[in-house]
Amino acid sequence: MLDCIFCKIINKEIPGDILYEDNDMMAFKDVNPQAPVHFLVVPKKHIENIMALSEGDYELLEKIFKRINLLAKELGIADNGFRIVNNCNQDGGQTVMHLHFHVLGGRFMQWPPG
Ligand code: D5M
Repeated sequence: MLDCIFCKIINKEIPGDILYEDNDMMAFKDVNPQAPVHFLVVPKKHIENIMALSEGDYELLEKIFKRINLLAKELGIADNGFRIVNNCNQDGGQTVMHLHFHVLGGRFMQWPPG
């Protein structure tokens, strides 16, 4: 998608601090980290958000969550715990309209979120 910042990172048109990449997804550090460990996992396919998923897209979510499990171990946040966040649309606080899962760890997470 032409004007999507995450598509530009995926297509290597702009740099990203990439932690993992395969044919289906990319994980890169959030440019505005909210925790000592804060990265985003995104499908390479441009999907706006969770509400825009088609039937055939759901297997992507399985792959993404398996990868989050592995990355959490690799980055040393698995034992103490971490938070996965998906912001959907306006009231969810979504600012980048390309489906992404925040993974935040390395500190205690407050609840409720703001
Ligand atoms: O979160 C969108 C997130 O995307 C927000 O935490 C900043 C991050 N972001 C924006 N641009 C970049 C680039 N270029 N690299 C890395 N991270 C980026 P949302 O859930 O939509 O509010």
